[in-house]
Amino acid sequence: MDLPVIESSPPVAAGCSAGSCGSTASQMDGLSDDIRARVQDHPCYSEEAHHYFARMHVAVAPACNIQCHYCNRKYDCANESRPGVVSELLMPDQAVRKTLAVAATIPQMSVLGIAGPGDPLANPQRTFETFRQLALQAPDIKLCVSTNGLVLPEYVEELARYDIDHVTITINCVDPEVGARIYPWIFWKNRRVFGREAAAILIKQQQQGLEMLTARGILAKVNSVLIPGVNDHHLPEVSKIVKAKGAFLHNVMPLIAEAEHGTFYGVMGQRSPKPAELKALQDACEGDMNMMRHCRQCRADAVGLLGEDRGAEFTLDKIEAMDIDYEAAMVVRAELRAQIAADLAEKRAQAHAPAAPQVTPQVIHFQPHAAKPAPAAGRPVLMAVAAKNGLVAVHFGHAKEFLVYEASASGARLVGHRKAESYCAGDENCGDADLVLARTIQALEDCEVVLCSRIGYEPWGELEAAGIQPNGEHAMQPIEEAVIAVWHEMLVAGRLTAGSTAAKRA
Ligand code: CLF
Ligand code: SF4
Repeated sequence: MDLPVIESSPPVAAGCSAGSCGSTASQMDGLSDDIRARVQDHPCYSEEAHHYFARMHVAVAPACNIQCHYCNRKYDCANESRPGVVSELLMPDQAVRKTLAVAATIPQMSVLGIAGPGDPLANPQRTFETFRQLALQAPDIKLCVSTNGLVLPEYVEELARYDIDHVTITINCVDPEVGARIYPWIFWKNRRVFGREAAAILIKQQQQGLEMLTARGILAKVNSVLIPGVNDHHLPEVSKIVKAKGAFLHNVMPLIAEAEHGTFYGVMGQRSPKPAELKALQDACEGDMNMMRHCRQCRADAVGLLGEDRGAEFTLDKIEAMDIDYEAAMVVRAELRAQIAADLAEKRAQAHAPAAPQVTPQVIHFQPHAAKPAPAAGRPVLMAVAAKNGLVAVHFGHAKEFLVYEASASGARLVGHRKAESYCAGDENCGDADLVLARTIQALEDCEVVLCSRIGYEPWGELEAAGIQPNGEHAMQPIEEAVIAVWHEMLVAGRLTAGSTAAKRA
């Protein structure tokens, strides 16, 4: 049975199909049955799940008890969101009604998170009232929270009471000297504490909170913001320490710092990391620690699949006009979940079937359903994919996001994503096309190949001139199959020999 296609509107690159990510199988393979069951429908905790399941956030938490140099409260919490004002702050009753409306409309919505725009645990009444009502009214929705950790230890028991099984702590450092360059102050025991002392308290609370979550059996994910020159060399140590204390997943995200956001870092000209720097750091942290590579730095009021935002469909006035039959929706939701679980189990079983015949560089027998290619010499290659629903399905000029895969002799694995602007708007915006195309090419500068369903003559030439090979030969193929096929084509053409750097500029 084919997996259901998740409707996304507006069209976005919505991820890839089951088993299409090389890292997916390995991430899920190493898990106990218990953990697998707990993450299999959480789009952030499982890369596999993010192809099928959606999340939503409700913005019920306006205040914060610390100040991060990358945050301006006018914007969403940078811990868990991309900059952009929250459209509507909600009271708990409104948040519950919105959640029920989304769950009835998008049956794939499996997780409700509270992630801002301030800190959920600095707004405990609003946060826990929302969780309390949802635990009663929508027991099939997983509840999730993201916090800076300052007051986490005092709320671990309450989180457990509402069966909140997934908690994210943003931990940017374990050294107060580093922390003093990230956090100017915290609000602690009715007074403002500054500098190194503030960072030391925050770090202690975060570490204690993590240990308590682990002891309580709650799955903890750690988010870290990569700030070049501040904590870049420090994050591998952070990763080791949080793993030792029981963190299940580490998500290193790039700093977003723009002067127009009015943040300290933005105004002071602190630069954001380049994609290659982010990948190098994620690779450095990856050992036996699970690294999250599919985070989209969501808004604090995001709705839908990761990478898409359907929030505009669920404004308070629109929800008021909706007729919500949640009991009926729960039946549909349960059926869909069972279908997805069965199909994923079948695909995993196929992936573990006996290996396909050996593939040699001389004779390529492409195996459409092989999880991994046979070992062969050849260096890894980064490829950007304009994708939708797991397929190479988007016209280059319409892509708003590219998934980035690393192809090698060991297979294809998702290593990140790049935002883009659709340069081919088909209207008066075409006057900006050259600028938008240049920005897209810059975003993909470390990739050697771009796979898309179609591409025009002009962008083809511009990409080639920039050392990026466009490829429209694999339209509508599953992503990983296409990526592996292109890698083999490059191997056969002698473009992957040791010392070759392909057509890339330095
Ligand atoms: Fe939201 Fe965070 Fe829960 Fe996910 S987001 S509270 S764990 S349901 Fe996910 Fe968004 Fe990345 Fe956060 S993609 S920013 S990691
Ligand atoms: Fe902003 Fe979140 Fe930091 Fe608070 S914890 S200052 S809301 S980024």
